[in-house]
Amino acid sequence: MYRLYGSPGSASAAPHCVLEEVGAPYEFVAVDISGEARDPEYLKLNPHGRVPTLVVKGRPVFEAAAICAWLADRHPEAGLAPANDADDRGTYLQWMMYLTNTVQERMLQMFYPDRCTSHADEAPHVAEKARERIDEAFGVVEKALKADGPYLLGEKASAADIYLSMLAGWYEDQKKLAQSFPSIDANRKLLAQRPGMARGLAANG
Ligand SMILES: N[C@@H](CCC(=O)N[C@@H](CS)C(=O)NCC(=O)O)C(=O)O
Repeated sequence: MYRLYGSPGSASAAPHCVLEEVGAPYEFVAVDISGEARDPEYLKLNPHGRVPTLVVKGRPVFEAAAICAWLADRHPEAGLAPANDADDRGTYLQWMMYLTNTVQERMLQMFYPDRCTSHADEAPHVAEKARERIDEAFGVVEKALKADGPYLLGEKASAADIYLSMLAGWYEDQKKLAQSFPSIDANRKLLAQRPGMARGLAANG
């Protein structure tokens, strides 16, 4: 039995959708991330007090992309990750890493700009720059999907698309997303037709 600690609509959304897709039994534990205070018990699982954390047989794993990739590997029958020796495994890992360490990181800078500067008055500028850099990164994904989509691995949906769907959902101006990044929008709409994704998305609002 998996236990996922998260908050609806946050970075726990992608692991949540992956859990629904693989169909494994799990329990969702809501963590209040609205303020800075955290339950000391939760800090033992996740040292930054962020979400998500997945606990399996008492062992916590944090970082959303690691959780998604691990779950996809543990449930190969769900077909959400190429096998270790498959030719497209490198491309899959490339997108998982790019989405978490470039796209998501820029989005977090936009959501939490005060954490990226020691001068409070600079925070709006940090957020503004982050928006530009988010568009630049989404542009890279858009170009790849347009050339080789509809999924990041061509005809095959993977955990990387689920991750992208979560990040697309965080984009501030959804109308602009559909106009400027139509292949990302189409990718997300295709994925949402899958029953597991639909359940995961519904649970995350
Ligand atoms: N790189 C981390 C980022 C996690 C993260 O920043 N989660 C946000 C929600 S989207 C959070 O917990 N925010 C509360 C906080 O940072 O205080 C991951 O992917 O797990």
